[in-house]
Amino acid sequence: MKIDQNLIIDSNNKNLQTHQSHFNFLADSLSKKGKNVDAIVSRLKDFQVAIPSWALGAGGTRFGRFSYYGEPSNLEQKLEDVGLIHALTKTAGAVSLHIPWDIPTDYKAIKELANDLDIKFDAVNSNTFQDQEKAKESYKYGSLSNTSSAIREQAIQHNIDVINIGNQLGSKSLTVWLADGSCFPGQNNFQTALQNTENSLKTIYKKLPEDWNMLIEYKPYEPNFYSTVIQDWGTSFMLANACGDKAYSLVDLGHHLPNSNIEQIVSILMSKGKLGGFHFNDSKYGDDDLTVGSIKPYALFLIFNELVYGMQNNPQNPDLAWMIDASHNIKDPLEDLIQSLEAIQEAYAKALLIDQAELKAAQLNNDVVKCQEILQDAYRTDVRPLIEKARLDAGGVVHPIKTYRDLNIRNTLIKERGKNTVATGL
Ligand code: LRH
Ligand code: MN
Repeated sequence: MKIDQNLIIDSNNKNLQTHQSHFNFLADSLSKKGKNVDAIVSRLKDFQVAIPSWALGAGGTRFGRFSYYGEPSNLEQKLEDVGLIHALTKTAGAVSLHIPWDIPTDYKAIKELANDLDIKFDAVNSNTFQDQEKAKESYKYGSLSNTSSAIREQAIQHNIDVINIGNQLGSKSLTVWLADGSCFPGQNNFQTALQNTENSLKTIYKKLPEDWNMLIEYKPYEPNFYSTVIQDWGTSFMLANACGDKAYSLVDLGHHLPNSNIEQIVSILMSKGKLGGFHFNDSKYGDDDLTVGSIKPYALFLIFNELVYGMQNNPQNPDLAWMIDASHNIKDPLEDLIQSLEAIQEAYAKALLIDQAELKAAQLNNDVVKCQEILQDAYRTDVRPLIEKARLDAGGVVHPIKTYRDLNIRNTLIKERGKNTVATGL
């Protein structure tokens, strides 16, 4: 399914007048505050977030999974769904594949389809947290950290295979997340597990093409519930340093213990030039993989404040990989992803309103109240007209969710694909 551009234009014509008056009002008040509205709108227009290929169907938990029907049943249909989101939002111009869930059968065709949909291939993800049917070795007790060299070899080879798949698609980075760890005290020798992991990552790192990055994702627990080898940012940072200049830490917002100060972690990693990218989502308790900004929107804003500061002051840090990592247990996956994109753009736009120099001056002056006034003036600004303008300028729609529903896209997908298709992924 592709959305006819005329339907996009029709949908916008209904909302253009309201948008225009909101935009003019906001642009006028922001210009009076010395904000460069055009610059902010073009930053938002250029801002592209990768959609996780494993989150285009209904997610689920061990307690159940409720399909949303019309799910994509192959990689082509997954790219079409990313294409639908991108046609409406113009900020989803990339997809992050997960191997082996999304191994292309026809690389030429897949690249042509992606090109036609104006979608790039962002980081490719390896998977050594599940056993594959014909696999010789099991990852039950770990992969890159496993006490068995044969099992570590198999996991290393898988990551090298993932690099080769990504290389054929034009991807430029490998994301490594390890479930490796233990469920009970005494089960693992922590030092052996860490050293095995470091040696294994170094072996994979040597196979990275010159212009590739390795993104090392950390997580405190699940599926192991006593220890995880790469449990926190410090361990990921240490391993990235041990590997080399092309290795970085990946921050998944859901991979932090309650009340962690993620914005501080982001600032530390950027100051050391070791922040590689994000898996955006939100959570109330654990790795809930909920819609971005649905639980802690202010925390997301504070993270983007550190990102904007870092992008202005840390040339040592590379361009970041912006990716969503969510799972949709009760929402339409496409609507959920559209809402996540909106929340990410909103946090970024609000952070771009912060005068970093003014904030730095108030900080140096220990004017604590003024610091908060500067942050919250930006946070309390309704920036949606700026995001709408960025979408319109890029050929998208003013209100993606409304248009998605007005065009009856889910039912059209169900007609095309039926009710029994199940998307690979989580
Ligand atoms: C682990 C994780 C990781 C992916 C998986 C789908 O919780 O965040 O990024 O490999 O989800
Ligand atoms: Mn993740």
